[in-house]
Amino acid sequence: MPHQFKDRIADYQRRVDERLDEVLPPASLAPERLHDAIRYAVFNGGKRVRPLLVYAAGECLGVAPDLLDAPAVAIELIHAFSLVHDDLPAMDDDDLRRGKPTVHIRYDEATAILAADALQPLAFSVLARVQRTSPAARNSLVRLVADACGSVGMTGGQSIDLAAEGRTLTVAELEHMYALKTGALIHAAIVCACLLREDLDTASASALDAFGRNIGIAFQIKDDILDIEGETHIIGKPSGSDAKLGKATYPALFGIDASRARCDALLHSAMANLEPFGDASAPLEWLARYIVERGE
Ligand code: GRG
Repeated sequence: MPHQFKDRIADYQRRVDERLDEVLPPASLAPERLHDAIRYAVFNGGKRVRPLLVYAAGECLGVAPDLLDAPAVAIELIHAFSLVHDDLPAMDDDDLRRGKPTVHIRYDEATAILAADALQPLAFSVLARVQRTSPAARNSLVRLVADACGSVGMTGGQSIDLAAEGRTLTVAELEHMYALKTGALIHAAIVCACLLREDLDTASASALDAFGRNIGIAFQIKDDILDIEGETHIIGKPSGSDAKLGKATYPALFGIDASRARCDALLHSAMANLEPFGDASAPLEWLARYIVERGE
């Protein structure tokens, strides 16, 4: 096994892609167009950051990758589902995602809605099949992911985001929206390993909980910065789309310098959260830096 986490990334990405391929119905199965759209939504070039966080948290806590496959897959399925919905005409109305036509453009709006509808329950079906763990841990995993994607998580955050278009928010209001819309699923990716290490002490669980919250908000602020500064061929969508929609974002409300400073401060806090783990947290440290420094 390569010594440095960055040299294990391609293996983990391949690993999660193989597991995703196993759980997704083949495109040859009826209804073929729906299954084709579902596969397109999942296999159109995502970075797999959330599964990488699941495996990195597992490395930190000594949880074996085969126990983490199901949560890694489930969280990526939820993520894919959220992107399909996010791009719909009723939401952000985007034509391009990961440099390719969005699902409703490539297929049609009804197929995109149905593809997303099918991805969400599949995620919970995968979690329900987690093997070699206690029923209590399995229930906790299901609840963690359900809460992260419901009205007190991603869906709630998206609702606040849509309502905030053209409005001014305070820093606290904006960060609350980010914690729900983007942070909840990133946080859940990290906490999965904690739930599977059933003898984990409270201090370690709290430290990873705080790490997940810090890095989740940083992820969205960096996404905002990239929306302004990133080039289309790198970010996979037209730059400046947030401004066009009048989105309430960190750079729009507080400026690019304040956004960078906040991202750095969150990274700093996230690194401090990892201190008790010593060398074991090197993979999470690497990913935290990647989240804040990507595209630079
Ligand atoms: C999914 C429960 C549920 C409801 C839908 C549409 C919606 C509610 C929520 C949208 C949440 C959303 C799209 C947040 C943005 C998160 C974000 C920054 C996504 C980009 O993530 P990357 O960079 O993407 O990891 P890749 O393409 O690499 O996978």
